[in-house]
Formats: sequence, C-alpha cells, structure tokens
Amino acid sequence: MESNDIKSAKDIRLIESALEGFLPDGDCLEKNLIEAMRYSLMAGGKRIRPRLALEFSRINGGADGEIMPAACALEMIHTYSLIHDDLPCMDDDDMRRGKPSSHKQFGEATALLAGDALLTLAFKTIFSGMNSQNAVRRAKCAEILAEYSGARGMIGGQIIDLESEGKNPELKRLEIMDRKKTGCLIKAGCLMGCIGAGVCDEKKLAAAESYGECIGLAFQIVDDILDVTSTTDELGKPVGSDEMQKKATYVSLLGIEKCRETANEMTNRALACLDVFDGDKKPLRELALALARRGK
Ligand code: GRG
Repeated sequence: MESNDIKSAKDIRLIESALEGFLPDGDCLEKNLIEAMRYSLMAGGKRIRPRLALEFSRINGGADGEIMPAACALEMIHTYSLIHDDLPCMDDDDMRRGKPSSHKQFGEATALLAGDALLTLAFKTIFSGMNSQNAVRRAKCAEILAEYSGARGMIGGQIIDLESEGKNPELKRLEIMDRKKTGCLIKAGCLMGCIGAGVCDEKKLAAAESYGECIGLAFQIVDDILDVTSTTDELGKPVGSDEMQKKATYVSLLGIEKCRETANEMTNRALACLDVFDGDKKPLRELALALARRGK
C-alpha cells in the first residue's frame, strides 16, 4: 500500500519528474547557471509544500495535472529561499540537503543568480498550460504565491529574523517571525491547492489556511527540536547552528518538553480544520502527523 508518510515515494516522484520538465534546457551559454538551478532544485528534500498543494487539490476533487505547475512553482520559491538563506551575507551555511550549499559548489555570484532565476521561473511555471478555463485560478495562485513569499510573507519573516539577531526576542516576536518565514509558504501550498481545484467557499479557504498555519508552527517547533537532538548526517545540514548563532528558538524559550506539547497541540488543531472538507481526509491527516513526528 502506498504510504503517505513524510517520504511518500509516489508523490515525490511525481513532483520531481514535473520539476525536471520545467527546468530550462542547459545546452547553452548559460549552462552553469542552469546546472546550479538543477543542483539545488533536484537535491531531494521532503517536497512538503508541493505535496500540500496536491493534497488540498485532491481533497477538493482537483486533478493532479492541473495543480502541478503551481505546486512546482512553490518548490522553486522554497529552493531559491534556501539558496539565498545559505549565502555568506545570510546564514553562511556550507551544507544543504546533504550536499555542499550552492555558493560552496558554484561560487557566490552564481548561487545568487540561481536563486533569482528559480524565483522568476516559478512565475513562468505557474502559467504553464494556462487556458481560457483555468486562467482566473492560475492568476489567483500567482497572486497568493507573490503575497505569501514577499515582503509581508516569507521575506518579511527573514528580515525580522535578521533584525532580531543578538536581541534575544521574546516569544511573541519569534512566533510572528516563524509564521511568516516558515508558515507563509506552507499556507500558500494549502490555499493554492484549494484555489486550483476551484474552491470559492470562504469557510473551506479559511480552514485550509488555518491547517497550514497550525502545521507551519508545529513544523518550525519540530525543526528547532531537531536542531538540538539530531545529527548533521541525519539532517543533511549542520545541527546546533541556532545555539551557535545565539538565535532564540522555541527550544531556548520554552524547553523541549513544552515544545513537544505545543507541536502536538498545533497538529491536533490542524486535524480539526479538515472537518469542513468532503473528500478523503486521510492523506492530509497523515501528512500533519508525519511532519510532527519526523526525524529530519
Ligand atoms: C533569504 C529570501 C530568503 C528567505 C529565507 C525560508 C527562509 C527564508 C529560509 C530557509 C531557512 C530555514 C532554516 C527556515 C526555517 C525552516 C525551514 C523552512 C526549513 C527548510 O524546509 P524543509 O525542512 O526543507 O521543508 P527540505 O530540504 O525538506 O525542502
């Protein structure tokens, strides 16, 4: 039986084959740039955000082929954010997804441009296969993606993070930062999945957004726990980096036990959000539980 746990092979294969197809042909003068884009985009990862888009489309009766461009666009934005986050001017990390980070492999300028090019490719991809029937849905997905990844979304979270360094932010500020930095792209996946499947019901859209909000927070809390309990080999990136950079995290502010309790509470709240949907809730239930229990 196909498992929908954190490593659900079937969906990861579907998404990765679509991602590969959206990359530009590398047989040209820009081949180093395109190789750098492929290097990071195809380096693995849990593909959580596109899987959320797929599952929220499915629970609302949408076809995988119709939501796939938006799902891939989301993963491109996520990958660009990881490349830029690892740069020397940001976190200056040498490892990502178990491999040297982009600037270590290709140099800083190429890494910067590979991130930029993935960001712009995302907005081309979302319109791939657009026709008179789906044009409005595609445009709405693009608007959500821009809003949730931009200055009041993911990038907003990143600047709050940078400006919090050395200031020991209180819990409230950490929560606002994480809701934006980590939560926004997760919420975007849930919402885009609904919109791509033609959902207009405000109650369903609000429930999808709350589900994303809750698993986003649980996801970040588990990320903070793993940073102190896991190993570099298991995570594919350095552990203990939060403590080394003297960053406040949920673990440093609340302690591990309270973190585990809060992550479970958030996951239960996410599960309750699925009640308004008529389709099969099992895959989204299992995904929320797998994220809370993950080891990487
Ligand atoms: C620099 C533009 C810019 C944005 C940075 C999202 C972000 C903002 C930075 C990513 C760095 C980071 C550690 C964020 C917190 C948690 C997170 C998003 C982890 C990575 O996501 P996973 O676990 O990674 O889904 P995989 O590799 O599985 O895709």
